[in-house]
Amino acid sequence: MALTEELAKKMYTDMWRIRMFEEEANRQLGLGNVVGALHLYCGEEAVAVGVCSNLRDDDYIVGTHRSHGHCLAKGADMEHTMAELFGKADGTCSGKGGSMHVADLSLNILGANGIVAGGLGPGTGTALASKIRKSDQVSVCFFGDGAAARGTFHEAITMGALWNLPVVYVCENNGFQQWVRRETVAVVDSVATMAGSYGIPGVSVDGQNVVEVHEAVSEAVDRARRGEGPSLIEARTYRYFGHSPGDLEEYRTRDEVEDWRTNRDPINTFRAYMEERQWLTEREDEEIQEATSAEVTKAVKFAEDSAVPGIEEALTDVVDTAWRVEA
Ligand SMILES: Cc1ncc(C[n+]2csc(CCOP(=O)(O)OP(=O)(O)O)c2C)c(N)n1
Repeated sequence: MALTEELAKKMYTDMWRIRMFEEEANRQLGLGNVVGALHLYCGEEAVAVGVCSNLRDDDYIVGTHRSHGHCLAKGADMEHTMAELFGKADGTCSGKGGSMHVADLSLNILGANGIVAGGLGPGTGTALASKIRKSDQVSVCFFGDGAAARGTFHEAITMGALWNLPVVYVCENNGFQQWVRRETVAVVDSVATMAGSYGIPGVSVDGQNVVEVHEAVSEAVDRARRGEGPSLIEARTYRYFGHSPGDLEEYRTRDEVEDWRTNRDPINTFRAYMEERQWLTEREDEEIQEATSAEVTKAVKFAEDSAVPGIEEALTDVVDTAWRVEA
């Protein structure tokens, strides 16, 4: 999809929406309002936005355990997403999914996944469904570089490639797998090179540069929609927060994090790109940030005001459980 001024403004806004949502979610976790674990996406915004800016509403995405950004970039509503993190009845999954299973089926956001590489199978499955239905929908599977070490990755990509499915595999290589650096547990530096084993195109892009991500994914999505099969895109990125709450971050220095924040921040990089083209004035930038900040405040208020799900809801929408209880 061509990068117009209008689309760029939306993408810039979406990057801020993710950044501010995540920072606020972290604050709310500290206040005890977020239930369960929280894996934050700050620093990686250009990947979700660069990918989803190429997708139609009816295209599918599957996420990872770090997926709020994917959902917001695909169009999920901030209020209901925040309510989901709070475990409230108005959450996108009625409060039953939480951060690690946030989803919105009305937007074909099939969900985050607490199991590393767990989304690759269902994501490839939706691509198979689209092919059978001849619907020309595309599926995107987001996964981390840690997921590329799991068998599910091999199985899913083999199936996608063998059956020529309309799927784009997007590896968010942030250089870490929980509390270890990639180079200490992986033999191959670039996940993109693994594409050759499956006979599909593989490309590695700067995941801090939303334009690079957008362009690479645009080509992969077009290819998939034309019926020419899957692609693997590796976006080299970095996460600013620890893996999850309680991470002592002994595997990296503060200087390293500061260096990425200062010199390779995806929002700053994109702002410079837009200013160069005169696509963004200082005033517009301020307005975008003010409006986004207000949207986040509203989302928190919505989540706070939403009810805790009633006990009678415990077994609704839970496949099998009711059957087990009756049996
Ligand atoms: C099957 C499985 N093994 C281990 C874990 C524990 N775990 C959660 S996240 C994670 C690291 C994942 O790294 P990566 O896929 O690179 O994603 P990132 O956290 O860097 O975004 C691990 C090992 C898990 N959730 N599922």
